[in-house]
Amino acid sequence: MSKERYIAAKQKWAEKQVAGGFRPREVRSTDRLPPGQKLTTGFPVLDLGVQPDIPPEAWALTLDGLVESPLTLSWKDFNALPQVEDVSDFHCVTTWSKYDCRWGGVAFTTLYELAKPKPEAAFVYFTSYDGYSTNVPLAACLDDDVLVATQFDGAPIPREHGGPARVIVPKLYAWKGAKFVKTITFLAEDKLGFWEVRGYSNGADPWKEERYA
Ligand SMILES: Nc1nc2c(c(=O)[nH]1)N[C@H]1C(S)=C(S)[C@@H](COP(=O)(O)O)O[C@H]1N2
Ligand SMILES: [Mo]
Repeated sequence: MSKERYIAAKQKWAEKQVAGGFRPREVRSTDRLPPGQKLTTGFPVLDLGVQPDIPPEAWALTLDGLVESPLTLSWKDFNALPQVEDVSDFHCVTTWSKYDCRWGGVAFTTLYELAKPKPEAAFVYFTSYDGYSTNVPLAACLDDDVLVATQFDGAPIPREHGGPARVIVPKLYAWKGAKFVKTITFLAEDKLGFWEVRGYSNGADPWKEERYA
């Protein structure tokens, strides 16, 4: 099941990266704004009141849990991985949405390949440098728009938006994307993250308005 999703996503990533870079998104239906959301052209900042200052040489990303090959990637290692770009819409549960966010970084599928999750891995738990955490089903992480981004609009992600690196899961409300990401843990059982234990819905599908549990 995961394997098929993974292969399909890899193929779609490859198609999107043709000609070695950014391709404008396809025009989508007028039905682009999920229910209860308002379009913003700005980019609000949401955090826990802390924006950790992580110099790239001090940054590392650890992949652990139920994997064949646990590993820690330095900033240099991470940037040496194949890089992708993708454009997606961003939906915050506090009712703002931002269209056409152009993210660059490493596809989740690439990290999956490196860590080699065991068959029993079905959930992913993200931990961040500011103490934040969030959880996403592995199948959802294998979509072809999920990445660990280091770039926004062709420039390094500013600290307030989660630099050096943040997770982007466009099909879910934005709290499911960990800014300042530090560790990606593969689990057999779901484990609720920071907001999920504080009443946010675990599903977090903006089209179903899964805001609060
Ligand atoms: N590490 C960390 N990641 C986080 C958060 C946070 O407080 N800390 N807030 C989440 C929430 S609620 C949202 S809406 C988005 C906001 O991203 P932005 O500040 O770039 O708009 O990041 C998510 N990821
Ligand atoms: Mo949010």
